[in-house]
Amino acid sequence: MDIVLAQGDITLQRVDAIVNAANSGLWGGGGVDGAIHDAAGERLAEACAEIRRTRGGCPTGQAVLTPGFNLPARYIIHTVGPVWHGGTRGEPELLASCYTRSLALAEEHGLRSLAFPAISTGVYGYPPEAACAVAWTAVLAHPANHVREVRFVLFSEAAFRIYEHAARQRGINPS
Ligand code: AR6
Repeated sequence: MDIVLAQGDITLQRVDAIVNAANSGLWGGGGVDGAIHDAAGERLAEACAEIRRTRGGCPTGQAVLTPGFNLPARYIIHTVGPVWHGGTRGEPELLASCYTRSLALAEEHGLRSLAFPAISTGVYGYPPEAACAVAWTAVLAHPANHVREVRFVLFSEAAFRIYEHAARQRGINPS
């Protein structure tokens, strides 16, 4: 499995699925969630409403799939990161679960490429370095089957540098 680092807007990524840092009501808030809802179009809000109706939304650490609608990506995997409370309320395990559950969902649907944002590091306040370590560990532990490429898409140059540094620390030369 290749791990690729990219800087920019995840909504522009041509991959089988992009991952959304959503809220448990799938309400389409700000940050990357807002950008994804804007780019995917109104049918995404309808799909999210359907998931609320049938499944009550998406608990923290879990993931659900919708079509990508107007996005270049075929699907969106919505996962709900933990709100940072200092790290003592299971935040690392819940964040790891976001990556693991998203990858599992991608495998279930036979997807080959997946792009992740830095889940929980915006509004939810997770420290970026700690979140990056969780993301790398979870992705590297994934026993890939269909998934051939995981892209970390970082919005800022600072975030990109954190992921690059983490790669080097792990002896990885990401493409
Ligand atoms: N592409 C890639 N990354 C982005 C983009 C983009 N277009 N826009 C922002 N980011 P956040 P959270 C980065 O706040 O912390 C929403 O309201 C951003 O710089 O989007 O998990 C939801 O509805 C940051 O590094 O997500 C939830 O209520 C990262 O994405 C809540 O925010 C995550 O920041 C979720 O908070």
